[in-house]
Parts: sequence; C-alpha cells; structure tokens
Amino acid sequence: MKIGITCYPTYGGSGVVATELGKNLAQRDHEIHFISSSLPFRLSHVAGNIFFHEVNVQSYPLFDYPPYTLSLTSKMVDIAKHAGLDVLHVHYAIPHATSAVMARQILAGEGYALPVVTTLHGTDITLIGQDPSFAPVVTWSINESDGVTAVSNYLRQETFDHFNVNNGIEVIPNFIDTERFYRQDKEHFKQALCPNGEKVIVHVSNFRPVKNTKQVVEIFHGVRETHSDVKLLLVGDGPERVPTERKARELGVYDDIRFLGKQDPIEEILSIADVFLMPSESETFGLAALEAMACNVPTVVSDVGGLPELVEESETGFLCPVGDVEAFTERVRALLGEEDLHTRMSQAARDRAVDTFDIDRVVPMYERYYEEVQENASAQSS
Ligand code: GMT
Repeated sequence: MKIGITCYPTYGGSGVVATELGKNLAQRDHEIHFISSSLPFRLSHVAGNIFFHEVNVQSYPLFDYPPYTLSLTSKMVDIAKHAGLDVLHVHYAIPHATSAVMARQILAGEGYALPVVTTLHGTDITLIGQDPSFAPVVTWSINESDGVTAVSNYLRQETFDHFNVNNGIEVIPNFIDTERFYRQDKEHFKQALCPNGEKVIVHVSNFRPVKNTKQVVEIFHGVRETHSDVKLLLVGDGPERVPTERKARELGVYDDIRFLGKQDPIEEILSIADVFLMPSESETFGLAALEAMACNVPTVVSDVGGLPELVEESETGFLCPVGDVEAFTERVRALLGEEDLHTRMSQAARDRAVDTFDIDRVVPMYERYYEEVQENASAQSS
C-alpha cells in the first residue's frame, strides 16, 4: 500500500507513534509518505520506501496568521496524486483531520478516491479540541473521516461523551519496539551521572502544564527525606521547564536534578532508571510510561485517563490519585527501598510491554484497519 502519514514533527507522543508506525510499515513493504511541517524528530533517515514532504506555509502581507491548514491540504492533494496514495492516515485531529477531509473532497472532485484514517491521541479530544473555537470542526472532521482510531478505550469513550460523533471508533493501542527499547548495560553513563551509585528516578515529557512537572520535583523532594542517595533525570522541554527549575531551587534539590532537554536515545537513559514518574493531570495512554516499562522500569503514574489500561496496579507499577504528592512519594519510596518488590515489578513491566504492546502485535492491527476502510470506501462508491 502507499500510505500518507501526517503528524506533528515536534517532541510529543502523537508524532512518535506516527513516525514509528510509518517506519515499521515501510519494513513491511508499504511505501510511506510523511507530510509534515518539518522532518519528524524520530525520522532521522529517509531512505528506500520512506519519503518526506515538507509543507511550505506562504507568508503574505495580509496574513497575520498564515493558514497552515490550507497549505497542508494542498500538499496532501499534491502528494496523493503524484505518489498515488491508497490511504491517508493523520495523527491528532487538529488540524490534520480537517485538512485530510478537505483534501479527500478536492480529490473526489477530480475522480480520485482517497480514504482518510484519523487517529485521536489526546488533548485534541480531552482539552483543546473541546474549546468552542475548535469543537464543531473537530466533530465534523471525525464524522467525515473514513476510519477513526483512538489509542485507548478511555479516549474512545471521551470522544463519544464530548462530541456529537456518529462514526465508529476503533481502539488500537500505542505500541513499542521492544527490540530497541530494552534494558541495556549503560554502566559508563550511570557512573557519569551517579558517581556514588545513586538510584535514579526518570520523568520524560514535553513539559506542558498537563504533565505536572512541578509535582515531579515535589515528589522527588519528598523521596529525598528518606532516600538521600537518589537523583532525578528530567528529559524533554517545554513551557513548564523554567517554572520547574524554579521549584527545584525553591525546594533546595536543584543540584540533584539533571535537566537533560530533548533527547532521542531515550532507551539509554531509561536503562539506568530505577523508577519512572508520571503524575499527569490527564493522559490518554502514556506512551512515555510504556517506553519505561519496556526497559524494565516500574512506573508510578496518575490513576487517570488511559493509564490504568497500561499500568496494572501493584503488578507493573502503581497508580496514584492525581495531585496526591504524598501517595506518589510513598510509592516511589517503596520501590526504591524494597528490592524484591522492585525486581518483581521490573520484570512484570517488561513482560507486559512485550506481551501486550509489542510493535509486531499492534502494527498489523493498523494494516487490517486500512484494508477494512479501503473496502468500505470502495463499497460505498460503487
Ligand atoms: O504530545 C503529543 O504529541 C500529543 C499528546 C497530546 O497531548 O495529545 O499526547 C497524547 O498522545 C500520546 C500518544 O498517543 C499519548 O501517549 C499521551 O498520553 C497523550 N497525552 C495526553 O493525553 C496528555
């Protein structure tokens, strides 16, 4: 199949999922055309049957806000015709699903049928998508898509609860390449960051308010009252980075935290982690927690959204009420202090990643779904 994929190229879960999906589909002999505003950050090489098409946004003196959605639509039309796309798969509803549906309609007028699959990821449904300035367009784009998927049962239900949706939604969970994400021997790296054998807590996010990064620091501060031999590694960057640094200074723990910024080889950092922390306000899936699990890292996460579908309470990690810093602190302390518990959960976390979320189990679900959507679309047009 020739598949167009549109996603945000920046540091974030939906872009990671879209890029890893495209790379894996290419290994399965599909031809993949990424259409995005810049090279997706996990797409380090473009080769063979993977193509990248950059969307150029025209500035014009009249435009205070250059209309990216329209430039994207035009690019989708152009690539569909010239590459002969069989399906266009867009990640994150705003504005990608809208552009895709418009592109499909333009192409239909020229006698070209291009089925559109939209994958809903998170705040496109749970937060910003519900804003009145977007909600009618999001609803229309979901209803007009030929196929819609959501990354968790929770997100599927949220979509039905908050939008007037009359289309089906298939749940296809996020996935992980467990041959890339596994616990590696990174003793030199560990030695460099933790010269005295300190234990390591890791948090990875794009530092948006929804990720509660200041609470990560508060929890770390609490943990250090009983475990002075712990370091915190913060990976990623975003609007909350500076307030989080400020919080670390206020609490006097700044020197035991490393802000590592945006990093690609996440699996190397996770390979020296003892606990992964995700106290998010809202989370439809929690891909970063899955990456940690694949590297044998037990997770302590918020009991919210799609996280209970990923993290099994007291088996692969712990689920704590949102905002309950004390509960998070206690759970992290337990994992750092009880070796048997840690060993058991580390193995259970890896097993769950491999058994349920391995890339080779999940990507075929997308392949089957594309075929189904194609069949339905051609049945409707004949
Ligand atoms: O950052 C992104 O690319 C999207 C982001 C969001 O806020 O929508 O992440 C969501 O999609 C990820 C991939 O499916 C999920 O793992 C995240 O849980 C989800 N984020 C939230 O729900 C906050």
